[in-house]
Amino acid sequence: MDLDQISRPGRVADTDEAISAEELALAARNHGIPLEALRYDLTPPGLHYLLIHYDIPLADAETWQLAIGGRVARPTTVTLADLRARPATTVRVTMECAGNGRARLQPRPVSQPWLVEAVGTAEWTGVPLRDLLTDAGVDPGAVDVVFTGADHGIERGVEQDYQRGLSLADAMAPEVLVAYAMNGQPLPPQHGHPVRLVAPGWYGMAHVKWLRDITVTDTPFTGYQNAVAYRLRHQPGDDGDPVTRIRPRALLVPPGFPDFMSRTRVVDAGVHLLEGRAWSGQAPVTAVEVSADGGRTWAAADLEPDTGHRWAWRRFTHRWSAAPGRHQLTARAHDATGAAQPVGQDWNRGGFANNAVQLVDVVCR
Ligand SMILES: Nc1nc2c(c(=O)[nH]1)N[C@H]1C(S)=C(S)[C@@H](COP(=O)(O)O)O[C@H]1N2
Ligand SMILES: [Mo]
Repeated sequence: MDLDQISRPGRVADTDEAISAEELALAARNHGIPLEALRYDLTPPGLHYLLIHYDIPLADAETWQLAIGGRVARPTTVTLADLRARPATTVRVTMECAGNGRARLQPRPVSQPWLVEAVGTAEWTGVPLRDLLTDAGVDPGAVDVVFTGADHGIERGVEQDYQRGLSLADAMAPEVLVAYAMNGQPLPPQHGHPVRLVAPGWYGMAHVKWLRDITVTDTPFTGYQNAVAYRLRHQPGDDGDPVTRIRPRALLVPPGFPDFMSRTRVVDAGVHLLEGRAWSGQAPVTAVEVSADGGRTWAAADLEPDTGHRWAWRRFTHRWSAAPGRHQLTARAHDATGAAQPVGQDWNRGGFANNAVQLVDVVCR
């Protein structure tokens, strides 16, 4: 049987084509953060967004083995007990799916239909990857490190284990972890139990869950998730640049209370303290601005002092004087590379790394 018959090619929706039952099925499996949970520094358990390409594997922490091999002097296999016996590091990380914002693009890339909510912040504890690689003895000619999860599926006709590569230089960054705890607890099944990679600053696809194998290679990795899936393409045949680090983004906690279906917010006239979170994986956030007219005029928000958590979001606040009528709130983040969020869309076929500003419709009474 030809698997192409059940596996969809990558495509872009027709003009005015509604979200399909297939996209809804993905959205129901892979939930986002409820935007009101942006109030917490650390996203409470269960409210962190989720993205799982295939199925959550059934994993036993007692018997789990992580193989480390390829272009190393001393290939090895480590258990969870081996990892726990080593010096641990904890890093606070804001993780965001590269497809965040996709569902608002025109035309819409058909995939997991995120609006803006594919983000969360957790404290990950584990062993720095570079300690494990250094102990294994990386060969001088090594170029990439390939991470393989225990999950398996088909994507656009290609059967595969979920697998991503990082360059050796990126893999050796001190903040990259082989993590076994999330917010001080064993990883939950949906977040990679018992072991995952955490690559702070990178879009979510790099943080391989249910990690079972680390292989050092002396040729560039050309697996599906690096060479085919996560590329910024404008035409179907483009080679496309790889999706890498998180572009700046700010999200507001929607003020007031919501209408059930439209999610339009209702607030009373007067001064409201708006709050939100801003992050960038490229460079530290330098400023956040807020607009109450859909991005036509902007005012500087108050960015809370840097708490030293380089890889985590920062809180911002802004006093907004609401007058009766309809408003459209938004915020935009700037980072130290000079990048800022676009008000309009920056379209690509996969809808990746799309950081167009959030729009929050508000009725003030
Ligand atoms: N093994 C494996 N790792 C994976 C994935 C996956 O499907 N399988 N999804 C990736 C993607 S696309 C994202 S955005 C993040 C999501 O991590 P979270 O579900 O813990 O938030 O996991 C990444 N790691
Ligand atoms: Mo993702």
